[in-house]
Amino acid sequence: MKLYFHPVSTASRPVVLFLAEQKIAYEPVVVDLMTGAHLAEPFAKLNPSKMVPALEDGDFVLTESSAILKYLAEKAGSATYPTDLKKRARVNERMDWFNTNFYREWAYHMLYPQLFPHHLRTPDTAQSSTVQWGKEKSEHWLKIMDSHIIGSQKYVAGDDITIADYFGSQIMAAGDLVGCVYDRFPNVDRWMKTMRALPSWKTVNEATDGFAASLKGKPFVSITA
Ligand SMILES: N[C@@H](CCC(=O)N[C@@H](CS)C(=O)NCC(=O)O)C(=O)O
Repeated sequence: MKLYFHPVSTASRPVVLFLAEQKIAYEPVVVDLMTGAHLAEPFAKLNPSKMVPALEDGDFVLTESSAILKYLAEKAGSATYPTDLKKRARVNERMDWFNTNFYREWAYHMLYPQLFPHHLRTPDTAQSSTVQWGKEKSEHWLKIMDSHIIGSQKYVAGDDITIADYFGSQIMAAGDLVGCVYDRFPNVDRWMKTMRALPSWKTVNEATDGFAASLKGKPFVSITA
């Protein structure tokens, strides 16, 4: 089984973290987004959307981080994707919440336009209004995450860790790049500390942490205390 990924990719890290935590053997294949390897053959043929991650399991190719996590957890019979109908529905709901509500405004509006030249909006007024929109909407979602998605639970779908936690926490970790802190969202803060304490977290996030260190001190718009 091969996983095509990039170590700083937000969509790749949930899968890499899951595989590491569950001790599932696979062949890692780095697709260098920095040199455009994802835009060229052979990867572009494997995933015509030209994005990582992609999983190759024999002759079966699967893209989309959320679908990959579900496939891997189901294949491994992992308790992190419960078989109980309602528990599984809750995990799916949380993953969809992160993927379609939170990620869009968090990453594509607030974070990426500040971090990656190909996401920069022109003119300057479009850039600043996009980032400001992203910050305001992200704060709105963080409030809901704090009070409803996590609340008094240990994890996002209850008191047991699920693939929704691997997924959501790594999307959240992209905020480290612009120095986000979660003091105003104590349940989010507590959950992120729990996830950051996972045995494989540090290794999986090493490249992202290095990238964050190289950006430290830059005047980013972020989530502040
Ligand atoms: N919906 C996809 C998104 C994948 C995605 O956005 N991948 C990014 C890296 S985090 C990528 O490959 N970007 C390439 C580019 O922007 O050219 C998933 O969840 O797998």
